[in-house]
Amino acid sequence: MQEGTVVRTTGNHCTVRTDEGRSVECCLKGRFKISGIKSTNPLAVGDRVLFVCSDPNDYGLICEIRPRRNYIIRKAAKLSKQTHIIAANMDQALLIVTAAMPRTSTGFIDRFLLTCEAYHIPCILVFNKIDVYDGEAKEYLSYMKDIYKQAGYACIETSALDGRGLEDLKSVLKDRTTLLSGHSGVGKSTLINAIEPGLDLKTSEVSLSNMKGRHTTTFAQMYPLSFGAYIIDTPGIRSFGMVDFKKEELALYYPEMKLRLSGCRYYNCTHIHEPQCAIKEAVEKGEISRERYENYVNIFNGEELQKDEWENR
Ligand SMILES: Nc1nc2c(ncn2[C@@H]2O[C@H](COP(=O)(O)OP(=O)(O)OP(=O)(O)O)[C@@H](O)[C@H]2O)c(=O)[nH]1
Ligand SMILES: [Mg+2]
Ligand SMILES: [Zn+2]
Repeated sequence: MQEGTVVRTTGNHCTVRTDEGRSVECCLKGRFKISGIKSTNPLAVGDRVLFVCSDPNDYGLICEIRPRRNYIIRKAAKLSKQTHIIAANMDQALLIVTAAMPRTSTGFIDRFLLTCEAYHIPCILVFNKIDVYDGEAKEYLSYMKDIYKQAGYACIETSALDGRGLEDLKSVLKDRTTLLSGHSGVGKSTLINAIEPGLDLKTSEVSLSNMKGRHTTTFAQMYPLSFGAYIIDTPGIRSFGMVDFKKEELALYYPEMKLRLSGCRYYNCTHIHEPQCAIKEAVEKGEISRERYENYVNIFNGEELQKDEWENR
């Protein structure tokens, strides 16, 4: 029996990297059911697995998935009961965001951040393509940065094209395993190429007709970086369908709300209609972003993202 990390998955087949650095193509033995998770993919990039492989040139057979330290999950499709595990056993996630070509909404960002908080995965926001922003996009960038810095998130600005911010990016990646996520076309693969040119990952231009990405990366894959790090490139996501949260827990996943909850008069305050609510007071004082709060109310009311955010992003 050998042990290794899943670095790429396509259906029931995957590539496992052993701890000695050897790559072995593997498939799953029989059908795996992971208790409590209705997932379209039983195995995710980052999973630690035990496998048997009789001949070094042969396929490995995965017999066991080690318990996951963490994972991040979303709905496989709109209204679907099935879920998709984006990756497992990571140290942090970077959400790549752009103010233009394509434009990322705060509704999308908040759903992603909330899921990271719920699954205990630290998340950093990376604002990419700063070289192309015109006046309006620059304004939107600084608006978003103010919101997320105030909420307590680290924000990095990058340009994969002119190299700005890449040293900052490398320093947060060093010695860690990091998931990269975001809409298609925000430059996830291009950023990886910029910090590790030998990889030569496939990228493609954003469509000029609708300013959306072309879903170039089609499966998640983990790459070792030469300065000592692992990075997981993933396919762009149209919309972040959150997996059922208990409404009363939602505010716990907003760091800026969590630290004020004890100030609400009612212990079961929903922060929507109650008097003497510390959250609403903080919104009024400008200490909590109104937009983050409005997204909270939408999520609380079970609203999915707007149609165009599902269909076009
Ligand atoms: N001007 C500019 N263009 C960028 C930057 N980063 C990426 N791009 C361009 O954006 C387009 C999309 O980049 P990709 O790296 O394919 O995007 P992705 O996020 O990997 O997209 P998917 O694989 O479809 O999810 C390419 O044409 C890149 O050259 C940047 O910082 N500045
Ligand atoms: Mg890509
Ligand atoms: Zn309250």
